[in-house]
Amino acid sequence: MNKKWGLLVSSVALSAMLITACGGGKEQAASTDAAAPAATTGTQVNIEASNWKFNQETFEVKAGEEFTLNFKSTEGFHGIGIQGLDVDMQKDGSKTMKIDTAGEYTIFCNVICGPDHGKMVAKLVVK
Ligand SMILES: [Cu+2]
Repeated sequence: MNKKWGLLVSSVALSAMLITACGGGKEQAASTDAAAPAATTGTQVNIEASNWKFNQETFEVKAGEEFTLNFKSTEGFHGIGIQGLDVDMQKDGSKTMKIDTAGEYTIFCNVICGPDHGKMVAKLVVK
């Protein structure tokens, strides 16, 4: 009986510690680096747009595997669409998706953003 109570007490104490630690950590993270993205897992595809290009010419993912597409404009106002896929983001954001068919998909800017808007293309390669 004593052993059981001891275990209960220590597990309650442990939970309290974990909750405290967790809450504290969250606050600290928010105040030290507000720009840090939320905790993420799995494959991340980070597409950044500036005037008038994307951060990479080619982005690669695996067919049938879930990934998170993170889009951000670092300069000017841009968006992304991907030909043949249900992607239409006109501001910063994330989308979790999965593409079953291997191939090459054209990523383009879908916001009329300036003189070189037409040059804003990149490739999503699904292998
Ligand atoms: Cu554009």
